[in-house]
Amino acid sequence: MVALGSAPRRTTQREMSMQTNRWNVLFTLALATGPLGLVACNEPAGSPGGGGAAGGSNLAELLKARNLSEADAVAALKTYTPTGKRDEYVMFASGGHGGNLIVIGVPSMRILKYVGVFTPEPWQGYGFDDGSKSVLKGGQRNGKDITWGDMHHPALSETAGDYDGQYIFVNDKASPRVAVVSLKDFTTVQIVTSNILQSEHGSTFVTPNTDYVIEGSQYPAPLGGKYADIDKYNDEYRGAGVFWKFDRQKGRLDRDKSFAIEFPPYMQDLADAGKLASDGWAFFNSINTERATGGNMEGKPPLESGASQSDMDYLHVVNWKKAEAVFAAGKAEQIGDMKVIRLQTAIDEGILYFVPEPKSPHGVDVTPDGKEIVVGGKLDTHTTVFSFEKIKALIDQKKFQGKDSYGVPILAFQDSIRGQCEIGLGPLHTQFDGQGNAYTSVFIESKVAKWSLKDLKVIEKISTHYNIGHLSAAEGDTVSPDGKYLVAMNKWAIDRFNDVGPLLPQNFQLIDLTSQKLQLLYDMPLPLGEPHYAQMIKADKLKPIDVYKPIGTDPLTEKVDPDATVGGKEKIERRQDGVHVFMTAVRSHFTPDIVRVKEGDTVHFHITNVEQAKDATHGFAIGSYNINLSLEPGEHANVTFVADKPGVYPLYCTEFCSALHLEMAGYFLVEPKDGGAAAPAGKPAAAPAAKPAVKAAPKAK
Ligand code: K7E
Ligand code: CUA
Repeated sequence: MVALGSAPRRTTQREMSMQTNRWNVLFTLALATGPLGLVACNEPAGSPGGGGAAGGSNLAELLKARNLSEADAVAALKTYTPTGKRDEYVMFASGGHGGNLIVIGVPSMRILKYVGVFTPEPWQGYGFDDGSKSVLKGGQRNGKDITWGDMHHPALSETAGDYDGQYIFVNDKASPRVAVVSLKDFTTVQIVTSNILQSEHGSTFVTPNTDYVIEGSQYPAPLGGKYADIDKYNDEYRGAGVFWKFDRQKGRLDRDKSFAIEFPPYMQDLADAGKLASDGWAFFNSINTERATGGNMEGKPPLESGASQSDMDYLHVVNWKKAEAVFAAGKAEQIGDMKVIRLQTAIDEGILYFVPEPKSPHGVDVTPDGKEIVVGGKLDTHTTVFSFEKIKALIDQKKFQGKDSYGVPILAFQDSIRGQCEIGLGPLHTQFDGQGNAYTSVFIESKVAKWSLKDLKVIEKISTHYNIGHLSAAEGDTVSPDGKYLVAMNKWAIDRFNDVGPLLPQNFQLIDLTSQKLQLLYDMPLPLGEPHYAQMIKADKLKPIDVYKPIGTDPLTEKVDPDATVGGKEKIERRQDGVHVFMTAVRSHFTPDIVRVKEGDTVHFHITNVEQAKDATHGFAIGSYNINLSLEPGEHANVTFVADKPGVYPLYCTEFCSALHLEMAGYFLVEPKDGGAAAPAGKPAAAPAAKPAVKAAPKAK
C-alpha cells in the first residue's frame, strides 16, 4: 500500500525488504487506527507543523500529534536517512554571493560541506595559508582582491558525456572568473580570469570529455578592459565566448591553450556544449539583440524595456572544433590577456551562426542524445526544440535567411526547429530523465512542468514555493540521466519557514520523479547566497581521499612539500628571509609549542599534521594575527606573515580533536625591538637608539 522510494544505496536487498515489510506493517496499523487523511491541509498557513512532538511512539498518534498527512509520512520515509546511512546522490550547488560551493546529500538534503572557492572559507582554512592564498590571488581582477563571488553554474567534469567525479568547475558572473575544484579532496586548486570579459554568465559548461570549460560573456563591454563611451556601444562593445583548455593530467586550466571567440554586442546568456550527435559544437543564447543600452536619465528607455522589443533573439551556434583548429593555425589575435578569434574570422571560417529564438530566452539545454537543443522562452510561453540535424544541414547547404548587422549568417527559425511545447508563463531551464521526459522550470507560475520530448506535450505540473529558477535532476546533464530526484531551486521562500527578518533563505525543494504523480518531498532552506544551479552525481562515482598520503603532502601539488616537517625533526631557524618554524601537529600538541621571534621578523610557519587517522584534523590559530589553518591528517601547510606587533599571543588548535584538545596550545612570543621595555599595548614602542644585537634564534628542544 505504501510504496517506498528508492532505497539508500548501501542497503542490501534483504535489509530493504525487511524494512519495507516493517513499514508496511506500521502503516497498516497506523491507517487502521484512525483517519489520517489530509489533516494538514486545513491548517492555517504559518501554523507550526511540529506541534506536540511528544506524540508517543505509536505511529498513528505521532502523525496526529504532528498534524501530518499520509502523504507527509510517505515523503518523510523517502527522504529520511538514518544515522550512519549515506545518500545515493551528491549535489553540488552554487553558493551564490558566498562564492563557495555547497555539497548536499540527496535525498536526505543534508549539507555535507561548504567548499571555499572565490572567497575565504575559515573552517577549511581556505584563504589563510600561503597555498590557498595563492589560489585566491589567481582571481584578483586588475590587481584587486575580490571578496565575494556571484557563482551560478557548477559543472562536473565529464568523460564521454558522463560525470566522472574528478573535478568540478564553477564561475563568477560578476568578476569573470572560473575555478577548478578537485574532487579528490574537495579543494579549490585554481582560479583563472581574463580581462577580455567584464562580466559573464554562460559559464561553466564542459565539453563531453572536459577538453574545454566554456565561459560566455553577459553584459557587452570593450574587449580587454578598454574604455569606450556607451554611445559607441554598437561599434566598440562586444561579447565573447571563452574556451578554457583543461589539462586533465595537471588538473588545471591552461591559459596558453585557451582562446576566445568574439561575439556581437548582444547579451549572451546561458550556454551548453553539444554532445554525441552535436559534439564539437556549443550553443549560447542571447537577450537584448536590440542592443538597448539603458539611459533612463538620458532620454532613452530603461534597459529592460529596450531589450524586450523584438520577438526573437539569436541562438549562437558555435563550431568549437573548427575554432580550435583556427586558433591552432595562428588566426587568433591577442586582445588583453587572451587570444581572440575575431568576429570576422569567426564568420569567414564558419565558426559562428545564428538561429532566431523566442523571446528574451533564458536556459539552453542540449538533450541527452545531443540531437536537440531546448531553449526556455522566458518571455515566450514555449520551450523551443531545435534540431541539430536540421541546423547542421542548413549550415552545410549554406542556406541562410540573411545576416545580422555584423554579418553573421542567420538560419531560418522554422527550418531549424522540430517544434515547440506550450509550457506556461516564464519557462527558464530544462533537465532530463532517462525516459524521454523533460522538466522545465516555469518561473512566473512557480511550477515544474514535466513534458514529453517525443510529442512535445505537457504531462504534468507541480507547484514549487516560489519562483523557481534552475532545477537539477540526478545526472541531469549527462548522456544518461537517472531521473529519480529533482531539486527545484526557488528564489523566494515567503511563508515556508520561520521568519528570520526581511532577508529570507532560498528554498530547495526535493521532488520525487519516480512516484505515480510528481511528489514534493522536502523543503531545504539555503541561507547563504543565491545558488542558481546545481548538479547531482551518483555518490559512488566520487572517490575522495580520506587522508593526505604520504605525510607532509601539499594539497595543491599533491606532493610532499619541500618544507614538510618530519616528527622528531622539528626546529626553529633564523635565515636571511626571516624565522622558519618547522612544526608538527599531533594529538595533543604542537612541536615546538613556544615560538619566540622579534618584532618586525618575517615568520614562516611550516606545519605538518603527522597523523594518518581519518578525521584527525587539527586547527592552528594565532588570534590577532588572523592566522587560521585547517590541517587535515597528513596535510602540510605554510603560512608567512610579518610579526609587526610585539606581544604575547597564545597559539592553539581550533578543532576539538581529543580529550586534551584545550591543552593543544602554546605561545607565540614577539619580543619588542627595544628588548622588552615595551610600550603599553596599542602604542608603538619607541624606536631604539641603536640597532639591537641579533640574538641566536631560539631552538626547539
Ligand atoms: Cu540564475 Cu542559470 Cu545564472 Cu537561471 S541563471 S535562474
Ligand atoms: Cu588538535 Cu584540537
